[in-house]
Amino acid sequence: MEKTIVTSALPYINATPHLGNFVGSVLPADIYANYLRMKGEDVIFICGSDMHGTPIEVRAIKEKVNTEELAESLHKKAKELFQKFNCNFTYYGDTNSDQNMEITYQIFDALDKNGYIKEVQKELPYCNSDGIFLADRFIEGKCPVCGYEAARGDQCDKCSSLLEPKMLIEPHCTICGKKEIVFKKTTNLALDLKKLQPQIEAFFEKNAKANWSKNAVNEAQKYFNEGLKYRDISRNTKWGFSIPKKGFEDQVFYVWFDAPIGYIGITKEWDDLKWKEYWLSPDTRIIQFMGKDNIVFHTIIFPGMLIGSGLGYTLPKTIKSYEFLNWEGKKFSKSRHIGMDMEEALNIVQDPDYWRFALVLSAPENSDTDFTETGFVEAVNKIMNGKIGNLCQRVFTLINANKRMFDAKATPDPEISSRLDALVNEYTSYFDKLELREALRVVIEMSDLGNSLMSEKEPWLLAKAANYDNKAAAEFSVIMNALLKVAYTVSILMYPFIPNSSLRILKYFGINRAPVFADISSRPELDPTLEPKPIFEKLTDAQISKFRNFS
Ligand code: B3M
Ligand code: ZN
Repeated sequence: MEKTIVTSALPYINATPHLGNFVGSVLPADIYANYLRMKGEDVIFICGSDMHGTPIEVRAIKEKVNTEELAESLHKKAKELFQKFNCNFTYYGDTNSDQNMEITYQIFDALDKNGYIKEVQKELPYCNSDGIFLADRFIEGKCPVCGYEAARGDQCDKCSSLLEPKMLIEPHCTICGKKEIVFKKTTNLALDLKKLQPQIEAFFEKNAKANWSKNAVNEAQKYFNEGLKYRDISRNTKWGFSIPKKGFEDQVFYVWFDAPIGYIGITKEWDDLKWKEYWLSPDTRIIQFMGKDNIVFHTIIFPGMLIGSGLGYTLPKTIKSYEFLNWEGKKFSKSRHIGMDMEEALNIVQDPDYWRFALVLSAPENSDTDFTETGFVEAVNKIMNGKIGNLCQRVFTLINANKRMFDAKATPDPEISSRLDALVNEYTSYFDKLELREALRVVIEMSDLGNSLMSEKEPWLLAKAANYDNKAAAEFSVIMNALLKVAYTVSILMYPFIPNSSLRILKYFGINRAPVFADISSRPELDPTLEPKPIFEKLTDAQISKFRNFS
């Protein structure tokens, strides 16, 4: 059987991921992996904490704590948080493991042997006040491309331009805030992407058009047109894997070198034997989920590293890259208190399904989108509770209250069955195109079908009439069987999105395990011993006002 690796961009652990991070990486990857499991595919879902990089080092310096211990504790916290959000990883590891170091060194050595690692002379910013080199995020200033005030030494968060520290206008040190910056000469290592361009472009031609999001295709194309350049892979800082090359031992790998290798390292950490079956097989399909600011690293640099190593690692096939989610029209920002992180979200509404559901409906699939109070309330109260929950509860209650006249063997109207089948097909075709938000819309449409059938046929009147009218009794059973099938199908298809709620509803059907696609074709049987209870709850005014406080 073809194997699939689903990956989500590895979250930095220096700050708690906010809902915007979650919606564009871990959440859709989790949903898609659940979907493939439901189809019975051989899939592993790999994610983990991105442990290295300068922000965590800066934080440790500022807090005067040991960087590794800080990273380790934040990693534990992040892992717990994703668990609380019901993310069903095959393995959630981290990039600072022995396994990842081993593979990072292996790939580096191979790249070096193959002539893709170059020494480059650099002048790097050095903070005279702190006495250290300032790589990447140690230094901030104005972006020379778009003018954004807080651009970092390696990238502008506003316009996504890749930057070098020297390009920043009026830079300052992010540790001490001072502008006592001088540029000192050092020799660093760089990856020769220029030499790799023809091979990376061939990889692009083979995969991009059919399997990548539009923004990924466009961005990669832009880089090819400009011509690929050297990319630094070493840093004059302390936190990270030290460089295994003579003369460079006091430098560490740039975080974006060992982070994508982390996908492999984490798989090895998961299973020291099986990882090879996935990463070294031409039959493996690798599907990567990420936000748009991660595109260049996944479409050009990481494939370039793997190709250049010549070690036979499977290359990513599908790139699903999201635009940004904004919070009430503004960019998420911790320092300016805009938007909510994942922990804050659970402190307001405990059940992660409420967030998962609302977030998917606002997912920035093709353009930036907005997460708003109105949108959240509508998603939870009107749609999840009002449409899906309501349908299931009404169906269960009606059947339960009329057990004696309900014939579970009556055949539903074939027209309704075929509409249901058509919606199931629509759902799978959206999923196969990785349009997850649209797939969820189909589930909602399915519940609409049930609800309108309910108000059109008024089965409660038939139930009343059934006491003296056999025809009404027969009709009641026909309709209720159709409605039961709709509710049953809805509860199966919502599993990838809101697994807890799906499992809770499936219990009414005597199913006490994760559903599989084959379940759809079997006849639902309602467990007569279970008392129907409301499936969801509406958001309370208190919850809504807490939400509002974040805007
Ligand atoms: N940690 C950036 C981010 O969290 C980075 C992703 C690494 S994926 C290999 O958006
Ligand atoms: Zn400083």
